Amino acid sequence: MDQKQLQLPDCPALPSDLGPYNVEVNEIIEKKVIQNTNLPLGGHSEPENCTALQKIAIVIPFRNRELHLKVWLHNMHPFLQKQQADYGIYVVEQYGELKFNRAKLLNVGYSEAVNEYDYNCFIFTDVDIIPMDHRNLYRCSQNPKHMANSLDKFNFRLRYKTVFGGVVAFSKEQFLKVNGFSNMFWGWGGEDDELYQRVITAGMKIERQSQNISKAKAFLHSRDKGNEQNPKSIRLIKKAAIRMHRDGLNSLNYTIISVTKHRLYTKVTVDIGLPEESID
Ligand code: UDH
Ligand code: MN
Repeated sequence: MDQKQLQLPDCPALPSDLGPYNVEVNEIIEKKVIQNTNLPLGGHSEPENCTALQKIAIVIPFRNRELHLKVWLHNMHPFLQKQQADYGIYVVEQYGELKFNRAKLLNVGYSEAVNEYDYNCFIFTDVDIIPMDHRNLYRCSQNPKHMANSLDKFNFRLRYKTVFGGVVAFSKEQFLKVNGFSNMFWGWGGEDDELYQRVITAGMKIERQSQNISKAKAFLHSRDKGNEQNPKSIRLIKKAAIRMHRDGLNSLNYTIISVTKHRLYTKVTVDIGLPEESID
């Protein structure tokens, strides 16, 4: 424990003065530099006047979405600071041209973050989703939390009851209990539904905040090259329960290409290898 933690009182569970705000999405952002003095290298920040109750790693799967990332960072640093979060931002970039594997990148982000700092909460978020209300707490809860439950692009409704994509929050304990994500989802879709199955199999349930509070912007975009729909996902989801203890954090292997400390984030570029031969 350092000097500062000894002296400062705990931050309140719910900071005061939270409510709706306007997400900045205009083109100007591209040229704007975030004026933020409370940011040492790596995109790590903590409240000045109190000790945060959680240490939060925010993990973003990434490849070739520079503009979305700029807009996300521009909005999310002030957002997280308003919530008095102690947080670090990890952008995990898939190296190479192979099929995108969102879930494996998120496992890599967890592993790298946990080795770097004493994080006890992990928020896995797409680069193109930005909350519209400061009451949408980027925090962990008693159960894994689904946070992208009120997106503007779906008219602020859930597409189906068990949807678990976009933004989710897991305490370290909860994430270890499900052995992280599956590493076997190459291409778009299904890895989030599979994670939902893991949560249920592990005897947990998911939480959501009210849809009024969790309103968020999700940018419209076309499908990325290299992230075509995964034809194997339905078969994989069906066997989630039997695979979960051998496919995930405990079977994760990867090669770090680089770890770069930018001012607003830590970028981890990683070679995640080739798809496995068999699917289960
Ligand atoms: N991602 C990248 N690069 C890629 C692919 C995905 O960074 O090439 C990341 C990024 O963080 C993204 C997330 O993975 O937010 C999820 O991928 P997505 O945004 O493509 O997923 P979404 O469900 O896509 O939003 C729907 C496909 C678009 C179909 C459009 C038809 N109208
Ligand atoms: Mn998207």
